[in-house]
Amino acid sequence: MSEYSKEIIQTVKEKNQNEVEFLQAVTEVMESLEVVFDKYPHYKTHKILERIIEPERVIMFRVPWFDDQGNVQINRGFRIEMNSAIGPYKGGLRFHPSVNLSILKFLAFEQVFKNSLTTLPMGGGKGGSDFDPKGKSDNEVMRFCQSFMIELFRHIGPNTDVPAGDIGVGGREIGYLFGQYKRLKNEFTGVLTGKGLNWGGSLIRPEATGYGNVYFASEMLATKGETLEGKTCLVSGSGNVAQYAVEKISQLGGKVITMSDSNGYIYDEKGINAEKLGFIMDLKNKKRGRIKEYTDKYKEAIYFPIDTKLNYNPLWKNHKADCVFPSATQNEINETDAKNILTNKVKLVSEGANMPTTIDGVNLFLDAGILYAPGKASNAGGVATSGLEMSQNSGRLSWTREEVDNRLRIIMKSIHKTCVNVSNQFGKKGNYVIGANIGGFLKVADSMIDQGLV
Ligand code: NDP
Ligand code: 2IT
Repeated sequence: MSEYSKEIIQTVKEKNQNEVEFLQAVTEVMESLEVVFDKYPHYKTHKILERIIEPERVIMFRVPWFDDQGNVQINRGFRIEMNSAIGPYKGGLRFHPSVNLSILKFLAFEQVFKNSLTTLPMGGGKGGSDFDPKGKSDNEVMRFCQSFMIELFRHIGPNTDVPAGDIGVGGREIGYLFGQYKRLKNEFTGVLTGKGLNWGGSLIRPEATGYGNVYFASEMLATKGETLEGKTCLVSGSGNVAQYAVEKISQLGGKVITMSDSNGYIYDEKGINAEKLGFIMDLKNKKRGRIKEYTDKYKEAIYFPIDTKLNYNPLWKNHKADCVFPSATQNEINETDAKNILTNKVKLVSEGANMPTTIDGVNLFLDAGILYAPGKASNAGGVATSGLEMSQNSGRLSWTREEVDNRLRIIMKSIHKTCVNVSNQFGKKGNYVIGANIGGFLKVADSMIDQGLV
């Protein structure tokens, strides 16, 4: 690593102590950008990197609410407004007990590059809370969302900052957040994306991240003259991103044999077909149940509970597959998992989640020369379709399913092309990490220079 990179990483460490995930995300990007700084030293003079790692604004606030027993509960709310060089801040909200500044800063940092890759005019942001929606009643979730928005509303707006969903934030939460925003501002605007279809949402937004990831994977396979037809696939997670990845893989002739949640995973040798996926969607989105219940209904499947004593996830070890779609959370594939995946002769890893692979794991995939797509490229279909929702809201239009899906496909193709072209240009053929990081960086960096010292 160059002296310059080492200095930057040291500064990030010193100024952001204990922010391990943020440091991980910056380190990975730094490694990719070294070739850019060698070739174009003016980015160094302008201190673009030093600026890009410093959020434009961090908002942190108290969220008090009453639970159903009338007890006072307090959570912490956040919004990281990371970079607005190419458009209003844009990115999801995560509600999960693990949420902290480090996790949201890594997500906001990744979002800047991802949004740039989509070709749409969106800056990067992320927010959320350590609130845990699991086990809460709808009324508790609503009271929490209303209290969260009472502070957040003054910081966001359709031309300023447009939040959306992420882990723990789906249609229900976006509804409560939108309702409260509208009441506070007396304004019906596209301030959030992922809205319900009846009140300004876009068709295909729920499907977009999972579908987009599979479109991206198909583009990667096409470079080898292959398709998903007949391929066996492992998917982790069973939330929004995982569900629609499974749907699209099946539509394209692939067979998905695993899905998971934070308690364990199911293995279904016969494959999770449309009917079985319908059961999972109902279980997860309506009943808010656990993936284990799949085996009560489908006796041919096996459930494996998480074993915290293991330093690897058996989902990635126990089953032969051609393609892997991690779609749960960060660092769900560690070095050992990556070794296991490679031992199983997997041809393709396409990330639905954000930063699901540790740096050691990523390096193993790159060294092995398999088709490996980092989340900031392959999962960009979600935010891209959020961008399409914003366009429809501003124009007071509703595009058809086909129109939005078509645009999503075109965007995923274009991101793939950018990754391929940029990696070739910098002499790293086939390295989608380099392609995505540099491809995302250049547009933001040049815009920052154009706009003066901001
Ligand atoms: P959901 O909340 O719908 O689903 C999350 C899934 O991941 C659940 O199955 C959940 O299990 C599991 N999970 C969450 N945290 C953990 C954990 N710490 N350990 C093990 N499993 C976990 O979220 P999404 O599907 O929206 O998000 C999944 C990933 O995709 C995230 O990394 C997110 O940042 C990323 N992403 C999402 C986009 C979107 O549009 N929604 C866009 C781009 C990326 P359980 O129910 O037990 O918690
Ligand atoms: O990580 C992500 O890209 C998202 N959670 C979606 C963000 C968005 O604004 O749609």
